[in-house]
Order: sequence, then structure tokens, then C-alpha cells
Amino acid sequence: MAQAFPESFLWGGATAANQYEGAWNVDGKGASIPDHMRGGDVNTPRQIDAEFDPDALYPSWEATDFYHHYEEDIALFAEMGWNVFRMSINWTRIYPTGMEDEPNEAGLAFYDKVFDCCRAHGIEPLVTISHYELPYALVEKYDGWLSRELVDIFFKYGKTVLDRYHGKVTYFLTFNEINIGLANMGCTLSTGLIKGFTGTMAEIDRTATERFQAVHHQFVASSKLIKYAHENYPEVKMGNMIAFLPTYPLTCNPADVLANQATMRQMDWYCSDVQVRGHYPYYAKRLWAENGIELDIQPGDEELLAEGTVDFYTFSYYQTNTVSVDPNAEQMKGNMTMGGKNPYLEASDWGWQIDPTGLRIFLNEIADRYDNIPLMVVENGLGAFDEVVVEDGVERIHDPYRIDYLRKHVRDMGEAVADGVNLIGYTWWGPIDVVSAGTGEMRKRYGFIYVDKHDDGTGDLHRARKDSFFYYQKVIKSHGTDLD
Ligand code: BGP
Repeated sequence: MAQAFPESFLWGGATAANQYEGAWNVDGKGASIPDHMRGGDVNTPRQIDAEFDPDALYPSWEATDFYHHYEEDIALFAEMGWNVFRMSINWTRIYPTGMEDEPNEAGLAFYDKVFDCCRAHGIEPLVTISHYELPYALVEKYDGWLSRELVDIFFKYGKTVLDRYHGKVTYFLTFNEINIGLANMGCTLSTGLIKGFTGTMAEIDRTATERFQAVHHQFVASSKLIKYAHENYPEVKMGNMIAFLPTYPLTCNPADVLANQATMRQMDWYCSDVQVRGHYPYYAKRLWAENGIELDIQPGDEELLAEGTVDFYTFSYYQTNTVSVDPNAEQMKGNMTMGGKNPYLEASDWGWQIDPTGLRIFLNEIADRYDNIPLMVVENGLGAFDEVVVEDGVERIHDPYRIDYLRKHVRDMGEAVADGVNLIGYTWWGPIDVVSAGTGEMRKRYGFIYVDKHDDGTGDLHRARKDSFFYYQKVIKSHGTDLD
């Protein structure tokens, strides 16, 4: 039998409004960045259109239509035994351009219904305030988070969310995968540094100063909101969210080990060191100098960072990579992957190297670094091709690959809990099929619940339980002990 998780452990799934809700222009909603993005695939980066092309298909527009299926979907989540549902609020439902003085009541009312429905099923909502859905109007006017104006614009939005929902929601995350904004691939969905840009995600090339400045503004905005939450709603818990993309040195050559340390600091630790400890880490000055980064840190920023630290740490975990100083070391090919191949690991069809043991290792590393702060794995999952078969008149999706991925990651999380890590929750990414963020595809499916929706926009959106649905149900029921 596998290790047992505590009775209070939060089990559920994670989604993002822009990849799931659809209804992109319904009830007063404005356009956000993903609404301007076409679909791609593992070899074709997504295209961003500054102006909509009437002949193009924009996958976020309908997505898998949570907006009109939320009651049915939440009932299915409850059937799996969930007690937590991570979801995000679509900023443009609340402030269509980000710049209105008053929020859009129809948008606010929608989330009231969703939270009430969750509560009626005994499910705790875990809400990401900003998950890759910056109002497009803020791109056009400000070049996204490059502008300091965004701090107050975000604060107004976040304050509206807290004031309205604090009695219904206990756990909030400020920014999804905040560290992704440090890299060029994050300039689209994460920080929105794409003013006037039409082209593919792969072509975006902003300076390191611009990228780190945009993330600095997000740090300040996040802290300002956390400070407000702590002062006004002491029962609310505010968390960060890191795309944890850990790496190993490819060899024990000290040069590889040093290069790996630098990669981990920049990619994985830099943001959480600020958000957990309340100040930039000691190694930041040299990191900035070596990358030619000149940050504009205004008076008062450092105080805010210190005052608005997080109550819990959350992260996504899909894969690990390797780092080597050898220029000929083999690199992984796939969408959004960064880093070297690991000969001991297998990869998904999208080139993401699967590493359940790494989850145990890095849960311990994070716990060590941050004095055993409460942790949640708020994204983990396998994007795969699924096939629907009809057996005795019933649609079945046999997905042993997904079950295997889940089994191994839960087993290693259980070991981390037994190691003493203060892990309080786990939300599988895309527990119902949603649009992929990286490729905009539907066929890269993560769900325990299948949705009849395809890359050409066809499909009647009906839902069907995959084999993994029943497996996760059993895992939750047994508190993680029955993994057979
Ligand atoms: C994370 C994002 C999610 C989600 C997930 C899977 O980076 O927070 O929004 O999409 O990755 O990635 P993808 O959809 O590209 O397979």
C-alpha cells in the first residue's frame, strides 16, 4: 500500500478561464490576449493577431464552454470526490478593458454562481486572480506589464475580487506561473509585451531588462494585493504560483553543476525567493549585471515586497530537464520545453520528460528552502492523444498512460508527505479537456473527463468519463493509499 495522505488533504483539479470558459464576448466580457491567439501544434508555434482575421479560428472563443456547462462539470468533479477546484477569474469579465472605473456586474454574478455551486458540492474554490488572461486593451495602450500603470489597474481588479468573494473563497493565487514572464515565451500570455505585434510566439524577442521589469511590476502588484488581503480579510490565504521547471546537471562535472545552479536560480527560485521572503535574493545583483538588466525599482517598492509575502507556495510540475556546458548535449524537442535530454526519462508526445521521482526531490527542496511553508501542487498532468471507442453503446476512453502518470506522481507525493513535507493539496491540470496554452490544441488532452471538441472547431461539447476518472475517484477515496 502507498503512503497515506492526511484526511484534510485537498484533492482536485485545476483549470484556467481562458482555456476553459469560452463565451469570450458574452455578458459584457472584453477580449483578452488568448482571444487573439490561433492554435498551433507541437511543431508550429501559435500565431498572435493584433487584428482579428475573420477567417481564422481562435480556440479560446468557445474553448470547452464551462460558461454554459459549469453545473454539469462541477457535479462531475464532486462525483470524483474532489474537495478543491482550482479555477481562474477572467479579468475581462470583470473589467472588459481593465480601465473601467466600475466592474461589470454580469461577470461578477457568474463567479458567484460558480462558487455557490462548488460550495453546494462541498468543494473549496482555489482561485487564480490572473492566469494568462490580461485584457488586450492593456496591451494596446501600455505594452502590458512593461508599464507601471498596470500595478494599480491590477490592484483595482484584485481588490474587487477580494471584496466580493472573500466569504466564498479562502485560497487565492495572485499570478499564474509568474516566473514564465522572465523568458521570451512568457511575453505573450504572462506579461503581454506584444503591443502592435502580429506573428508567432516563437518570434518574440524582448530585452532581459524589459522582461525582468515587467515581472518586477507583477511582484509589486502581487504584494500590494496580498497586503490588502491580510489587512482586511485575515481568514483569506494568499499564495504565489511558480512554473517549477527543475533541472539536473547532465554530469557530475562541476562546470555542469554550476551551470545548473545558475539555471535553477533564474528559472525556479528567483521569483519565489522574492514572494516568500519579501526581498530580492543575494544572488540577484550579479544575475542582473551578467544579463545587462537595469531595473527601475521605485521608492516604496522594497517595503511593499516585504509587507506582502505569501501564506503558501504553489507550483506546476510536469517535467524535468538537464543542463550541460557541452554545446553538443542533446536538447529536447517539443513545445515550450527548455533544456537537455535526460537519458533516464521518457517523454510525452509533446517532448515533456516525465519524472515522478523529481516531484519528491523538489517538494523536499522547496520545503527546505522555505522553512516548510504549506505547499500545493496546483498543476501536474499528462497531455496525450485520446481515442473514443463505443462499447455496448457506451463511449469509453481507455487512458492507461494517464493513469500511470497519475499513479507515479501521487506515489512520490505520498513519499514526500512521509518525508515531512507540509504538502496540503494537489490539483491535476486540465481534469476536463481544455485548450492547450502552449499549442492552442484540443487534441493535447489532459482530462479525466473527455469533451467532444476538436481542433477544427467541431464537436457538440458533450462530456464523457475516461477510465482515469474512476481511477482518480478511487485514489481520493482511499486518501492516496489505493494506487493499483
Ligand atoms: C501551464 C499553464 C496552464 C496549462 C499547462 C499545460 O504552463 O499554467 O495554463 O496549459 O501549463 O500546458 P499546455 O496547455 O501547453 O500543455
